[in-house]
Amino acid sequence: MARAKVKASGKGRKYRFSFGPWNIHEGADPFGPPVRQPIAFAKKLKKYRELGFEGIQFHDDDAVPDIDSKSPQQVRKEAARLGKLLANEGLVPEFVAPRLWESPKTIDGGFTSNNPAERKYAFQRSLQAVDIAAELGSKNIVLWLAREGTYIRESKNARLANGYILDAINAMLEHNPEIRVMIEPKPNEPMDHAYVPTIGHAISLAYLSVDPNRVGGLIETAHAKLAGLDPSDEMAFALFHKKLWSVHLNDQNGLKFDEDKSFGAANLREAFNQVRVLEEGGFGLNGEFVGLDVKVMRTQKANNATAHLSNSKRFFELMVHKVRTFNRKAEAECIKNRDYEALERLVVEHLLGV
Ligand code: GLO
Ligand code: MG
Repeated sequence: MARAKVKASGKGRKYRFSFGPWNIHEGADPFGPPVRQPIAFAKKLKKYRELGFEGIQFHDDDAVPDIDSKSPQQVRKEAARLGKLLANEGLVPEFVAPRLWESPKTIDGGFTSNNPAERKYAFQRSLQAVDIAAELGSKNIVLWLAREGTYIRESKNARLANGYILDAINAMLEHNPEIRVMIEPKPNEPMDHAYVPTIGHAISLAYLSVDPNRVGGLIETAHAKLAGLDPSDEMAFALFHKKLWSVHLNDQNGLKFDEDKSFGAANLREAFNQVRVLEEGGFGLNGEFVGLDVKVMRTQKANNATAHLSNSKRFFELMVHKVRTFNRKAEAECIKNRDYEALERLVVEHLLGV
């Protein structure tokens, strides 16, 4: 099949791409076991360059496995060793996310658990994630607030819960004057209702923090769609506030479980609009990564279980090309005449390549 030649960089802009090691996955889902052999972390690291990626997104325990069994000194030492390895390989640690949803101590949530001892654990583990980020050489913490929410409304005090989350963010900011916290909002899954479900909620917390300039957001396409929102509008809102510091591009086919499909695979026009907003809003010009959070299909054979990553990157680049070659003059004319039917045709024909 002929492939259009598309460069990652266009006029003046070179995008850098990242993903997390969990995006190379063995295929287990809630209904069935793994279908592919696990790939060792060191082998995954090699894949980054091969696939054209420079940035690595980390959970704290991706960087330091079995984190809870190690002393703070040991954790720092291992993180520093990994930081050196990454630098030698020309890889950049984009962020560290404390994985607060797998421990037996976070069954009822981390920061918002009803048990003060468990809240303390979440707090300390997040501060440790800040230390890990510093040792790795990253200034970014991502907070996906997985279990900060409820299965039944009456089980927690939502007003207090928001305060607990803010306290944790403030503690991280105070722990290290360089660190930035990016909130990754998601409205549900695993919880029925999660706290901080949209970027608007995240940014309002940012402004209340002890250093609003160091609290921003990471927007995931699928999460915005699960909230019934348009991902490009969510991104535009964060860009307007100068708080879009990363993205998790992927796709989602309607309101169901979080699918993490390849970027652009379900809805081309939404993908076009996300790239349009990112380009127009200068995303990437301050070193932000185009991050992916994508899952390969469970049906995929082991010999090509990274195709979702290269596909998503390619679809993004093709969309950049589409955005850059869109007929701006014709667009302006349609808008001037308030002829949005003509604009619709212009967009759809452009996407269809006619
Ligand atoms: C799940 C989230 C998850 C986070 C990752 C980084 O729905 O998207 O994949 O992005 O754990 O914190
Ligand atoms: Mg994500």
